[in-house]
Amino acid sequence: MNYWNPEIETMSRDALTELQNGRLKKALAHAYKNCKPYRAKMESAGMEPGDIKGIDDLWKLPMTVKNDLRDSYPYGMFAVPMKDVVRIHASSGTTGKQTVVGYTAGDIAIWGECMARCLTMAGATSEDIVHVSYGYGLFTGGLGGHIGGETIGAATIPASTGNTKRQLQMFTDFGSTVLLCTPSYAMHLGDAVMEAGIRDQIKLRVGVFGAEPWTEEMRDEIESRLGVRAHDIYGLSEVMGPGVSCDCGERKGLHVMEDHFLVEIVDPATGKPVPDGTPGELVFTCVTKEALPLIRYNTRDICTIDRSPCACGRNLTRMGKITGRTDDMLIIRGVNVFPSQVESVLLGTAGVAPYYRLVVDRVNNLDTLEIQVEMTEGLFSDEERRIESLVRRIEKDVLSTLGISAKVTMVSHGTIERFEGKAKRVLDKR
Ligand code: DLL
Repeated sequence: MNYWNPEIETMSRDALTELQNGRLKKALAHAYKNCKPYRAKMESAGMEPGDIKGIDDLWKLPMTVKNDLRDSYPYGMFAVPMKDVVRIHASSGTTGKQTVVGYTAGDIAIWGECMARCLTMAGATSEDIVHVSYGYGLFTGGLGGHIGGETIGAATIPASTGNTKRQLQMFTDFGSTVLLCTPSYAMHLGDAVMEAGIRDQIKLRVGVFGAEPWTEEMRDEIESRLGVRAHDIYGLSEVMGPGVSCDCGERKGLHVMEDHFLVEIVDPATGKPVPDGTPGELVFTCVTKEALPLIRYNTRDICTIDRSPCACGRNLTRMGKITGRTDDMLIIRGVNVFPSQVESVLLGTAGVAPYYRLVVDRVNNLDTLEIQVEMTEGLFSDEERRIESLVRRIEKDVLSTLGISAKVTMVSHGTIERFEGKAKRVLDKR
């Protein structure tokens, strides 16, 4: 059986609970002592760390949300001095400001351990050539995948995203055997491989794909195009990055690294835990994190959990595929996008009215984003040069705010639908 850490991965539920209880108490004491926003939250709930005796009391703690991180931008929730922080990553916030996360050397080591478990679960070994085509940068995919490849001792290629032709050349020349990227990029690479007629020249055998929702149908498509066995990997920057969970050979849910991340599912309306198997919002508590403690973080991702043992021998709880979100976050080419970010760009631009529509589509297996923007009343479509420069400016601002390119289309004043209730600003055709 392919375990990276058999002791933890097959630990009995009782032993795991004991480990979690001890770690939770320590994590709460650390957050309370060293992180003001947590102390304030607990005090206003009339609680202190001693009130929590173990994981059965978890539900009593106040939840944390993305806006808590935004409100303490950039480092207000860090619980260690900056001299102990060795890495910073960031992901999209709900407005212009990013969500900033930090890691100590210990946090990075745990990330390596979790990623090593995931890659091993998917069937990778030190014999493999691990090709990482997640973006390297503030996004956690690239460096997260990378540390996993290196930890298992595989030859790890920091290919990053883009330049598909060069990716194919690396497949054939470097002999990549394990591919890490978003499922949509895997589809695109698969198409490119078929088109180039090089399927028999590539040695890919395992794929570890995540960072965005994907279906079982897409899994089949990717497998047939690239000749890999495709695994689903989940994670988020706030909790760590990729490696929070991954599916094993059984592929009946993603095993959560529960010795580090406690998992709950709550009812979106009440915030109360729901019985196992019932869909709800996924909530994590990190019990070993040093730089950025995270207590009951509501991811807004919707899924179910299954605590029954798996045929692979692991006792780690499994989460189902993510079926949606309870907020309006979109994932476009693996990048998190909030409509409010686009709105803040538009509101800062003279000549456009505050009416817009985002049209998200998938063309040749790659996500596209079109932003339809209404011109102000005074601006007429015959002022071609002015409109052209407005479009360029918005495209540039959107690229720098969102980190992805979008096509901006100016439409006449009054043509975008007005709403009396909740505005529907997104048309997702994928
Ligand atoms: O997407 C980390 C990651 C990188 C995971 C590479 C897997 C592979 P963020 O940019 O912070 O982090 O986005 C986190 O992406 O809350 C989900 O909504 C979504 N997401 C991540 N993995 C999956 C997945 C990375 N396997 C947000 N299936 C999360 C569905 C996923 N959605």
